[in-house]
Amino acid sequence: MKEEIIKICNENDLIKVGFCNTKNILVDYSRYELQDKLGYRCSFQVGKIEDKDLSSEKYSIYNTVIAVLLPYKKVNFEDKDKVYFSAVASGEDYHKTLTKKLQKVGDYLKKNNYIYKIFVDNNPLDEKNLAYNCGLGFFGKNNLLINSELGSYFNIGIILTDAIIESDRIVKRSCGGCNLCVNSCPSKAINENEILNANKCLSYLTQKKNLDNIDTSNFNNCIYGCDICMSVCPYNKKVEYVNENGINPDDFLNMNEEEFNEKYKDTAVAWRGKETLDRNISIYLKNIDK
Ligand code: B12
Ligand code: SF4
Ligand code: SF4
Repeated sequence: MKEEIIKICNENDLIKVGFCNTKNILVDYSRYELQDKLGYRCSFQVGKIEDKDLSSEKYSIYNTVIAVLLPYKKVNFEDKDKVYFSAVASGEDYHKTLTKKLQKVGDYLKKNNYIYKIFVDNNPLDEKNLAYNCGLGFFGKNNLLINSELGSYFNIGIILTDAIIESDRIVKRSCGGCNLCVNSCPSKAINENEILNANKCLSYLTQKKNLDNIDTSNFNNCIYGCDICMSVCPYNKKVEYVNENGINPDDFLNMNEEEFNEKYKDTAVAWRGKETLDRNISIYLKNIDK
């Protein structure tokens, strides 16, 4: 069954697939607790610590985690007169793409009388940690999962199933700690203890609706998300650039709601709406005018 699932994934461009037992997950709970205690947890972090625990009653019907990685390309933010979306949002919405691809595995499991549930991003599970347990990578100081071949430019998709499948081996190593990510973070969001202050992270702030009392002087020409701590990481040197020339800020501001919805409906930025992106462009224009 394992070989068949890997084959289905590979046929759907999911070149990295891993498996682990739901009852045997290694978790560093102190990281969750510390993030909570320090007030570093942001409003996009849904659910409680218990909701992440696969050994709890809630998840008892599942035996195996299947994790997959969907790679994407880098964006070059070089033209300072243009604005850009983070690389993760520059193509088709990965929530839809990954769900469609994982559905093929789901269909196979169902045909063989197994139950399954698909998770892509919008859920209380710790997907990085599950992919880590499935042997798909190791943690970087930038708080992202790094795969030795893909770097960290990928999205993670998860399937939980009652099928019993042999586990893969965890990759036990550290990133080496060159500190380029820590030193280049514009808002100093990665701390000494390597816990991310999500409330300071530009990825969060550029998506957050209300920015009252927030310092926005470090907003740059990435108007959705932030790729800085990934782009400087040596593990991402070999990741290719996407053919993306950026957006003229005035053209974007002059677009009406209908045009925006038509143009961006299939991308990951659509959920935030034009108003938030317009606001980020205004902040960026103000910052470069200083
Ligand atoms: C909420 C959220 C955010 C929030 C808060 C993130 C945070 N870490 O606090 C914000 C909006 C800031 C954010 C930003 C980004 N995110 Co996000 N996010 C999530 C989400 C929905 C939940 C993450 C979460 O709250 N984890 C709980 C926290 C407390 O745990 P943790 O810090 O991750 O630590 C646990 C483990 O991961 C591990 N661990 C983590 N880091 C490290 C580091 C070391 C050194 C060690 C030892 C262990 C370790 O230990 C902990 C317990 O086991 C996940 C999807 C999901 N459901 O998992 C995506 C997810 C983590 N995000 C993702 C991405 C792509 C991003 C961005 C790159 C997007 C962008 N370009 O703007 C940035 C990167 C910011 C960064 N440097 O981490 C990907 C990660 C892919 C990858 N290669 O790792 C995910 C998995 C979504 C997906 N399905 O693809 N995100
Ligand atoms: S930039 Fe350096 S310290 Fe940061 S994750 Fe990459 S290798 Fe680790
Ligand atoms: S995504 Fe940007 S703001 Fe967030 S930790 Fe990385 S460099 Fe800092």
